[in-house]
Amino acid sequence: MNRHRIAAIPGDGIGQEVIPAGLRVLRALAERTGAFALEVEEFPWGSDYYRANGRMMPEDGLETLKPFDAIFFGAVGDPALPDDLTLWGLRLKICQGFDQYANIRPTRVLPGLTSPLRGVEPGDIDWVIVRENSEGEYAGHGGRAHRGHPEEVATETAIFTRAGVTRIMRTAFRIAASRPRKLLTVVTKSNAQKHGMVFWDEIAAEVSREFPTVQWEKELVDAMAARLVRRPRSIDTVVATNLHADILSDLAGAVAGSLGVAPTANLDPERRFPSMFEPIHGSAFDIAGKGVANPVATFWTAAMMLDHLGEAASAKLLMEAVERVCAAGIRTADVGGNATTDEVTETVCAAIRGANL
Ligand code: GGG
Repeated sequence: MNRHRIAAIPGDGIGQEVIPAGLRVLRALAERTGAFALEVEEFPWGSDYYRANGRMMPEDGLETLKPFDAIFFGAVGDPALPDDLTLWGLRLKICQGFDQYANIRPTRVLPGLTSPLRGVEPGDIDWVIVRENSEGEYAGHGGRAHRGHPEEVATETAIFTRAGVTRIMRTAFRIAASRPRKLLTVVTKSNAQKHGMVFWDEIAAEVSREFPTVQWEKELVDAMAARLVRRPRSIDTVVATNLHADILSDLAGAVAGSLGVAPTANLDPERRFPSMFEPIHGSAFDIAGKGVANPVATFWTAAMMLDHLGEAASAKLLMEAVERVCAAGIRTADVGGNATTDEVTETVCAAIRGANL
């Protein structure tokens, strides 16, 4: 039996509800299949930790996380604290500290869910958005001067390195090549951003020569936003910068029915460091503590984590259980149901226990 060490960081808001739910289904799965065992250690890092300790995670937090096989993360963000402080103090510290440069964001309309797009049924959409996750607009490069004076100035410089763009492009082409349609859309804003984004297009053309089976095309990010809504079936794999892909993948989650069903993996494809798995949604303080958060994004995230850990059969079983439960109408309010987080979780656990192996 394979043993996997998991660092669980529920973080803020509904992260504290969906991560325990995710761990429950993972434990039910481990028990049912007997294929793997999880050794989970939980870390209480986040905004409450900040209030008590003056930082979002301990100074040696990355050293603490390094020996783990994966990180299972909830959400970060607290209405009482500046968003840049909480994001940079925890999520970005881990993503950038562990060079998790590939952020993989799949989108499907799950059975039983309804897309807000007219005529789009489950099965019509199957996208993977690849988000560059280490630089670009999130490089943290910039500053403020003349604070408090009329001439006050702020700069925020996007950084695109040849190494950074080439490696994310290779990841995206590799994913596109592994999928039936072998279609990749490279998203930029290279008409207006004539340095960094033209550089992206040039590197895409270079890397494409390594993947002759992949059909690729360029699209501007504004046109891509419209295309996600107007021609969703024309899309398969998408690669975009840190900021562009962040925005497009929120739109993708909405198109799939709710951000509450959108998963993501922050991967270090070279496996030098643990990769981190989290639902796309944030801390959602408006519903935190009410027991109504949708745990499906976290379950799908858990399936991505199992895949990464080499447990593909268990990942498939988990997704089948999740899809059966969604199809049966056991859904939270964000996707048109009235079930609680606990009810959805328990029903998925029951589906796992009853699954034919
Ligand atoms: N689980 C995802 C999460 O907590 N996201 C918080 C957030 O504000 N993310 C913005 C970003 O990473 O770009």
